[in-house]
Amino acid sequence: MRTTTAIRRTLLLTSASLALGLAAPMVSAQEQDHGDDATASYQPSMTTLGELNLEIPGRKEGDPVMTQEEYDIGNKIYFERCAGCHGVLRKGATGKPLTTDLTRENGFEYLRDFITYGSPAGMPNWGTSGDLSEEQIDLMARYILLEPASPPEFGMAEMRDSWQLVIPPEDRPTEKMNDIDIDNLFSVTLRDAGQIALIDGASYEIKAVIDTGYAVHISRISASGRYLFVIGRDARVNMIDLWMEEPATVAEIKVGSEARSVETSKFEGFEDKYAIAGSYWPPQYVIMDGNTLEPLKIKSTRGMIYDDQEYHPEPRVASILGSHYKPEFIVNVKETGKILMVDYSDIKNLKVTEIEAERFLHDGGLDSTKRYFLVAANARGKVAVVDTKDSKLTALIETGGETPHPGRGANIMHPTHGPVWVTSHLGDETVALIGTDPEGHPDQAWTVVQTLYSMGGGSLFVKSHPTSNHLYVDAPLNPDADITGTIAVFKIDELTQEEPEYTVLPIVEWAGITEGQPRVVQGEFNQEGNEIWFSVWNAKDLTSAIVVIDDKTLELKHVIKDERLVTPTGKFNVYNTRADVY
Ligand code: DHE
Repeated sequence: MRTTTAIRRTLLLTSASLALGLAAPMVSAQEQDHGDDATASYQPSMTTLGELNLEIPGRKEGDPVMTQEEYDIGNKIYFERCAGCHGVLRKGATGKPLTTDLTRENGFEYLRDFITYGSPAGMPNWGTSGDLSEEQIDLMARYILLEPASPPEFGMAEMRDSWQLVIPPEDRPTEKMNDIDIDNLFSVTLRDAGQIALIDGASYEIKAVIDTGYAVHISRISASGRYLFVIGRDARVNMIDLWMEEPATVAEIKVGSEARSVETSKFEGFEDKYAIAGSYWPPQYVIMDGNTLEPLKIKSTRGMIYDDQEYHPEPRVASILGSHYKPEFIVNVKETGKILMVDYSDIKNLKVTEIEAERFLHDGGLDSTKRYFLVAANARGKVAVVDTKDSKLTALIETGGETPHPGRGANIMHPTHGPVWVTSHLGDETVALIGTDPEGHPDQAWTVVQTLYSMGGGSLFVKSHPTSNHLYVDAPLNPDADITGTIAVFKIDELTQEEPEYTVLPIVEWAGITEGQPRVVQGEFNQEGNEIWFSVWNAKDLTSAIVVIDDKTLELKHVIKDERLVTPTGKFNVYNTRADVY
């Protein structure tokens, strides 16, 4: 462990994210300079769409020659590397459109050279970097001269077809059949294995490893703590019953082709009643029965962008959160910049309050009172605040850093500014502390009250706990292995200093892993709040680990290593996740 005075540095991130298999997007010459920073490199990779067999759309006169086989390869490359920025239908998302009226104006040779050499304005040099071969570039230049393929819709018929009620509610246990301390259980994403591991928070024993969707993404818990919901990038949702002797999937469904978010109803009287999942493709969300995953109501998110009121054909659903103040789901729609408060008290007569926020909403969490929801409009450098009591926008705050990425954020009691919510940034080393107490600290509410300087850019998650004096900041996407292998920790009672120092915890070193370039990602506290767990995320065929830190002393407490722990990333403590403690 060493203590460091913060150094202000901004680091480029492309190489780091490519190493992680995160897609670098194609960017047009007119695009703002974002090709080599975190905003560009941390874009969705629509990998599962790339696996679909889509036919070449009706040919137009002058279309380049392309076989179906070549078109399939083009789709795969496009969906994995380009669609995150330019949209599935190529109508633009954070990147510019690549529709045929534009690409045809430029022509084959221009496109081929552009893909090969990139541009100072931000287009990656796919050819000269060796990422794509000459043949692949030739193919991609022809591919984008053709009309885009439209992946299929996924409506009620497809959902019901995919729905499996493995164990109906009447055949499930009526009481807990195991001796697991469920509230202190961790659901751990085993990303590249398409599984989750359930790990006991006290003994560190792996209680079960359960198959889930492809490149599994997040876990959320029902309000009672009994059911665990897990979503894969292939939009497969698994519902796991933690009361069974050996916890297992009791229901599963596919809600689309590409998805990232799942959540459950938390409001009093609706505990365990509903689940909701949002998808990137098709752009929609579905409300399901919380006991069976039966799909009940599908709502499209296609519609007008909040500010210019132009139609967007594929606004993706990013984070979803269950309100504690009302029977509402808070659904964040990326491209239209709208926060939807979906009232689930009467889903036959569904009421949706549409809040104008900001484009490119991504991830967020609640303040310490659970009344306010703060979500990053990451590509706009802002955080939107919603009052979940009134279902209204409270504020839009510039964080001052590049590309805020809070995860669910961290709530701490600042020694001078009172309750604050924290986000770090992908694009630089800054950590923004936002006042969240309009009653007790009205002057500080909804403003950045302090900026901390952490180890470097490439941070994804911050974490603290109501009983902790520490704020933990990771940096898994930083290109420097010395930084990605460590965690910065600020002491909350020292935040009165002008430039607070942080302590560096050498997590990878403590894990005793010397092979590969593992990244330390996403801290998660145990229920008591006296330990924080970090994933040491290595390549699929190399050893990974989970490192447990004593929160009081910041010393190593335990290392969990097991051959079943393949690419561990997110960890979700049952109690903290269901009660929104972070
Ligand atoms: Fe995530 C949350 C989307 C890449 C780990 N991620 C989220 C959420 C969204 C999202 C919308 C919020 C869900 C919610 O709260 O309902 N993530 C995306 C992407 O689009 C992106 C950038 C690229 C992609 O193609 O998927 C992406 N995410 C990653 C990773 O590479 C990470 C680091 C490793 C992994 O497991 O894939 C990763 N994302 C996470 C984690 C959370 C998450 C651990 C939940 C954090 C929490 O504390 O709740």
